[in-house]
Amino acid sequence: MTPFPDTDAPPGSELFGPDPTANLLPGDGIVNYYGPILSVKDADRYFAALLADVPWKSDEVVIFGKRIETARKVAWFGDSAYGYTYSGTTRHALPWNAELRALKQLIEQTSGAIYNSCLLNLYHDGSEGMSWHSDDEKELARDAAIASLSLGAERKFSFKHKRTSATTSVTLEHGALLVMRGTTQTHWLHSLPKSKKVTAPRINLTFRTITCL
Ligand SMILES: O=C(O)CCC(=O)C(=O)O
Repeated sequence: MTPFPDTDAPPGSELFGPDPTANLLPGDGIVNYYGPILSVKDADRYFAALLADVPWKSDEVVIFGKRIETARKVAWFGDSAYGYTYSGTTRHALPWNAELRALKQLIEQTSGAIYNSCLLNLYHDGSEGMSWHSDDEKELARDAAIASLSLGAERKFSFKHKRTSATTSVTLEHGALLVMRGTTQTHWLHSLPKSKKVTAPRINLTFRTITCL
């Protein structure tokens, strides 16, 4: 499938969007929220294509020493078959498909950073989320930007400071980009809270940089 061209009103053409240069955090890291960077039509089409084409698999997490398969599905793509270990399991990256290659290019241009891999998460509805964590695995380049693209249902995304427990949240819209930069992973946890109000699915893509090659 070929990447989707811009087919309708350019995103950001609304009068007042979020300011992507503003920092959502009070300090100890930088989080920029760009709002939608895709038109609704393109975001819908990327959502449908990724839902159909990606080889989604359950994730594994360890809770109180027990290995549990998640209802949330994941997939991992990259420039090479990088190994990435978390919760005691090593995953190997799949080669980019056409949609992901196009999204990677757009996100690199928009965020001003380069990425070599992408973790995808599929949440079927608000009963699935992600608990507090940092993206600080040893395979990830320290302090490198992590770019998160949201497709599908709007979800709340929260940050909690590791020392002060200060929190802040943002609503991630369909087609929206959020970028975590600098020391964010060192000082802040993030989570995608579960919500009974969310009945529709969502796909999240986090573009990252793997270093230990
Ligand atoms: O789905 C999201 O927006 C959060 C994903 C996330 O926290 C992660 O991939 O580390």
